[in-house]
Amino acid sequence: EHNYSTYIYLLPAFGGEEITRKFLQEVSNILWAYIHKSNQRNSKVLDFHHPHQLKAGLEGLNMELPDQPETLEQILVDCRDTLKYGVRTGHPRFFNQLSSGLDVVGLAGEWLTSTANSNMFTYEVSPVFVLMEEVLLKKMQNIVGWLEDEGDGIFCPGGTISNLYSILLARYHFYPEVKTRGMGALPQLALFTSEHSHYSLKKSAAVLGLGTDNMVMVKSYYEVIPASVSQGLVPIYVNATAGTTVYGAFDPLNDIADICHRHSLWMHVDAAWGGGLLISDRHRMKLQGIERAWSVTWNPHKMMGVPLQCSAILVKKRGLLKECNELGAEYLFQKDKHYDVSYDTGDKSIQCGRHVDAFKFWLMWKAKGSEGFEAQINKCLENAEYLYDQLQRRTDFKLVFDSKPEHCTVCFWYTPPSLRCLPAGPEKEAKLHQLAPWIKARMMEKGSAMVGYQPLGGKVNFFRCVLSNPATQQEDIDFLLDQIVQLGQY
Ligand code: ABU
Repeated sequence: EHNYSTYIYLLPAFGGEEITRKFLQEVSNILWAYIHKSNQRNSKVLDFHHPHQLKAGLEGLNMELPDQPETLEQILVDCRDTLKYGVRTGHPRFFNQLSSGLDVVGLAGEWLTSTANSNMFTYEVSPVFVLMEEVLLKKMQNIVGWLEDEGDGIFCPGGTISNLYSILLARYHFYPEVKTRGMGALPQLALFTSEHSHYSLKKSAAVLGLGTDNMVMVKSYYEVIPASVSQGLVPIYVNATAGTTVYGAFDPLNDIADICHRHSLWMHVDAAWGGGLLISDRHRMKLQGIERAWSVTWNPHKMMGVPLQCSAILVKKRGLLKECNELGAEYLFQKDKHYDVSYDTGDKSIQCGRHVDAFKFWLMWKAKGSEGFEAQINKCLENAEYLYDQLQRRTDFKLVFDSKPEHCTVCFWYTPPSLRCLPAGPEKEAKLHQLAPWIKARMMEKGSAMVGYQPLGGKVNFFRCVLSNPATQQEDIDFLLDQIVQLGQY
């Protein structure tokens, strides 16, 4: 029906309106078909192929880049195939990652953002988006519980970078000379984080030249901080986690805030995963004390279902981000512009060009209101409790922790009949360790569901089921358990 030629007939080509409209309509049809399928339980979560199979183009998706233009029809086929062999993270049976779901308003926001193709560094190119970012950051700071005259922040590429910002700011706060004189001008610093915190804390210590050895992983902060002083180190920073990556556990923020206060340390809360719970009256007490933090990482692309990526670093001390990162490139941040240049927020960032991550989030907030987000988050936690209840009832599954989940991750082992009769010991442990990857591989080949697994702290491989996907219903949780049982027989 459509006889498309190549891209050269698309706008801005003269007379390209109609072909452009048709092309985009076709793209939107492809997206709609994908969204529709993603929401159907009888469709696969993924159509798995090994890298060599996809690379070889066996399934028709030719990844090589041509010298000659492809036809627009082929471009549409490429779009279809790309989605066909990808993973449907919005499928109700996708339990694999903390970020999941397919929010239609968020998607519209992301599409609009790309259409605007704007850059967040200056007000002159992103007037509306810059103001929306400000509104969102203020709202998040209010929810954290900071005072009216406190609070700053920026959206940045993911929780790792947000955490990196927190260390960068802590170091600058105590030693502003680091910006010009570098690490050589500083004493040997010590930073602290709990054992189950995200690996980005250690990575940031490496990236910032502090050294991974100086990011001390603690079980208890009480003894380790004074011990580090006696070793000649200068403690400056403590990270507390609100929602650990695997267990979804919450550090006692008030206790940690007391310690930080006593030792005059920067307190950061990595609430990348747990931040969303602040919106829920039912669950926000898990983050009690977060208002005492000097900085907070919060990823709306996790618990709030905003399309990737959407991550904020919130900073209590206003102006610090700018002071720490400002270099004042004159080609971009001219001081003599005809508007209030405090809205040229780009120099707060360690990036130059910055993607508009705020708009889709703002649009979702408009569409749902705080109440809609709260309901969505509460439902995800109810799903986690449902899974916990099911696992408790069954003898073929064993919870990693017997207590009710604090967040939307539930960790467990499956023990098939062949292992149940084995006595506890290394042989059984070794077999159990192999089981989760084996089941997952079969599940991926089948495409029926996706769930993660890992070993942790001496525990052999166990499943981590994430329930942040708003599409998931209790029947999907039942299905997952049945699948594990079915695929785990050998
Ligand atoms: N940034 C942590 C994400 C981890 C996960 O989705 O499993």
